[in-house]
Amino acid sequence: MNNNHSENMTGQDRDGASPAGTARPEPWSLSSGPGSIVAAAVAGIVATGAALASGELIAAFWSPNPSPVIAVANRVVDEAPAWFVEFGKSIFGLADKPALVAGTVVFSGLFGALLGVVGRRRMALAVAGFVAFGLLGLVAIAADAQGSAAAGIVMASLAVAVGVGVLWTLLSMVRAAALPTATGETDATVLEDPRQPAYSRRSFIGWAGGVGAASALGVVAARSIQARDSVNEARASVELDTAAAESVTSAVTEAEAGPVASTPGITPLVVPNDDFYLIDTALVKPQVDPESWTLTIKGMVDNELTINYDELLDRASTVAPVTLSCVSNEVGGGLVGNAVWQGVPLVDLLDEAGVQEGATQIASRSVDGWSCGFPTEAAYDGRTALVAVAMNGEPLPVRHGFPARLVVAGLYGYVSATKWLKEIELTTLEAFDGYWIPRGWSKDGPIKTQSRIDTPDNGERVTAGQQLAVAGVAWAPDTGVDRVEVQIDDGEWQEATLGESLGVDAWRQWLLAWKPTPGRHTIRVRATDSSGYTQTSETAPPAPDGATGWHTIDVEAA
Ligand SMILES: Nc1nc2c(c(=O)[nH]1)N[C@H]1C(S)=C(S)[C@@H](COP(=O)(O)O)O[C@H]1N2
Ligand SMILES: [Mo]
Repeated sequence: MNNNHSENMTGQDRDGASPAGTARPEPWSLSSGPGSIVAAAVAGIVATGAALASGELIAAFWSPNPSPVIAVANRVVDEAPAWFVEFGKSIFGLADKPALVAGTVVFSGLFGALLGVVGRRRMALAVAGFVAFGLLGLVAIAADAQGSAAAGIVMASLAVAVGVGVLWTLLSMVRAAALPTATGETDATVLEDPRQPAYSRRSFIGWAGGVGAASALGVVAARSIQARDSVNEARASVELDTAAAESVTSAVTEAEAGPVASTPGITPLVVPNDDFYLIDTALVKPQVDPESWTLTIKGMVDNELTINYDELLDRASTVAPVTLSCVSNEVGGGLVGNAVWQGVPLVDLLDEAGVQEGATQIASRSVDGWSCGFPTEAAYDGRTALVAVAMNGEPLPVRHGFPARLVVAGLYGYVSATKWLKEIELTTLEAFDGYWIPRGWSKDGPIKTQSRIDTPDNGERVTAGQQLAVAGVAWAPDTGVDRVEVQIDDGEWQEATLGESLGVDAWRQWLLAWKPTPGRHTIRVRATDSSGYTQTSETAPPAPDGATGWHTIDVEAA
């Protein structure tokens, strides 16, 4: 009989057994001891990976449903106590979300390994474990703002089926190899027994590796589908009212030609969309189809109002440069940016709905379930407050909130700047708290007047005796920056030259020429806004309502 041929037909091979059928001990045998436990754990991990990968693949084709992993990670973020979220941020910083996803995957893998080991002897228990795991995913998807129960059921069922199927297949290889024989022969002998479906270590590794590789490929494919921004096509065909933007665009062009704006190393007056800071809780950016999107204005209004995207675009829009800042921005940090926003004034929509007496808060929610709120007064005190559809002359980029978001000058993003806007609810300040409020951030979020040194860099070595440009940006949205001063070492505060103004909502670039003497120097900056307030030297961390203090850097001149 042609042994090799029959091996191929049956999926069996004889790795570990000598051609003559005499036993050769395997260092890591599947048959018993640590080898079989490791193999079972690997089987469990591979089975879990395949289950999760199948969920990723379905989710990629079933927009906007989150995958089981993303849905569970979302639930963790939403339900976790504030200290846990803070702990995550303190360790991983802005990478806290990828870390959370990674944590969910690692935890799943450990659980899967356990199920594999348990399943060696008690497959029913392992199946129960997979079902429990599937239920967790189902509940998380169904509870997700962008998930449906139907998708949860389909994804969870398929994932459980795939997981159990893979585990059963791999474990049967482990178990077959581990079958004890009456005479206590080694697995090599068992492998020789034609009555037993026997598998060797090599075939187990082949199958486990194959399924693992297929899962990895599946995840990569699913991720690249999701990263494609499926609404980009719809976004590209949007036609904006460009006439409204013309005067602002020419003002920007003129300002950018000024002497301060052209300082090397200074942040651009208007930050390009691709460079604009990005902050949100979305693990996968919502892909909102503008065809089916609507915005509802509800709550304490006379006439609830629902408009679609075309109706929003048809309304008279305003174009305004506004500096947006994240409350998490450290002094000198980069979570702030200035862009030219175009959108419908919020008050126009509010007036159409008819805001009722006593509605002290404007709450808003996104399609992915995020929320925030600010005092109704802020919308009516004359500041720029837009339901924005465009950013720097383009329809909002997907990651910045396409098809519509709120932009309210002078309020931190966490209380006002809802991306992927879905509804605005008029309520009272007492009746509702936005997403970040129970997580330890202040109910009120006015942007604090701040300034930043962009150039030179902290720690930079500069040339002594040569003119150096000290430059940066300063902002006090809705108030305006009046003065920026720079202090070198313990010298007098020197007034910097301000760049062109794009209005009170936009940041100002500033520049001070300085000839450093040899040695180490400290440079500080402070801004004074149009209300006469000068930035305090007192330092405060971002939480709960924004960092304070003077941005300070050191340079070495030689
Ligand atoms: N849907 C949604 N909108 C959101 C957030 C969010 O997590 N989800 N974060 C807010 C915060 S904290 C900030 S600072 C701004 C950031 O906007 P950007 O990413 O366009 O810079 O978006 C706001 N809008
Ligand atoms: Mo923020």
